[in-house]
Order: sequence, then C-alpha cells, then structure tokens
Amino acid sequence: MHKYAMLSLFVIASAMAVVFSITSIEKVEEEVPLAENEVLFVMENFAFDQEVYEIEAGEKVLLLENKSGIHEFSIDGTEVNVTQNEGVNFTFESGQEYTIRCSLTCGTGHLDMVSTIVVL
Ligand SMILES: [Cu+2]
Repeated sequence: MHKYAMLSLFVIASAMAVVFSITSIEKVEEEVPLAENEVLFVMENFAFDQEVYEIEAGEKVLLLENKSGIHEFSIDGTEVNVTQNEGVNFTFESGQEYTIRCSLTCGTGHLDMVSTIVVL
C-alpha cells in the first residue's frame, strides 16, 4: 500500500511539474506590446491578417509575424521588403495608398497574398 501511495505522489508531482513548465513557456511567449511607431503585419497561408491596414502618417517600423508558412512582403513602388526577423523603417505620407504583396514564393495561394495600406 505504501508503495502505491509513493507512486501516486510521484505521478502527481510529475504532472504538476509538466503543468508549471507549460505555464512558464506560455509566459515567455506573451506578446510584447507594440511601440507607438510600430505596425505589425501578420501573414499566414495565404493571406494578410487585414485586407486594409489603416496607418497614421509618419515614420513607422514595419514588423512581420508569420502565423503559418514563411512569408515576406514588399510595398509596390518602393524598395521595401519586410522579413520576419527585422523591423523596416518607412515613412508614410498622408493620403497615400500602397499595395503590399507577399514577396516570397510560398505556395498555391501566393499570388492572392495582397493587401492595401491606407495612410490616414
Ligand atoms: Cu507568398
């Protein structure tokens, strides 16, 4: 009987250890709030998270997060190409509109990955 009690305690302790480690991993992955000049674009197979991004005019840091697949995007008419790993500075002029598109051939829906930036 004593052996079973010890075994149960061991199982419970292990389960708790697993739960705590999962909880701490989630804490590490908690999202860092964006700075005021940062704009986050989320891409997945095969779309941007918004059909239209409304952005205040001014100098911004463009950030990219890939939810699924690996994507980058470019802004038509500019040299800008944003990758997952580094923010890119770009100054948006008031009243402008830009087309952005996936710039990394990523699969069957690649050509559909188009969105618009409207500068307020
Ligand atoms: Cu693509």
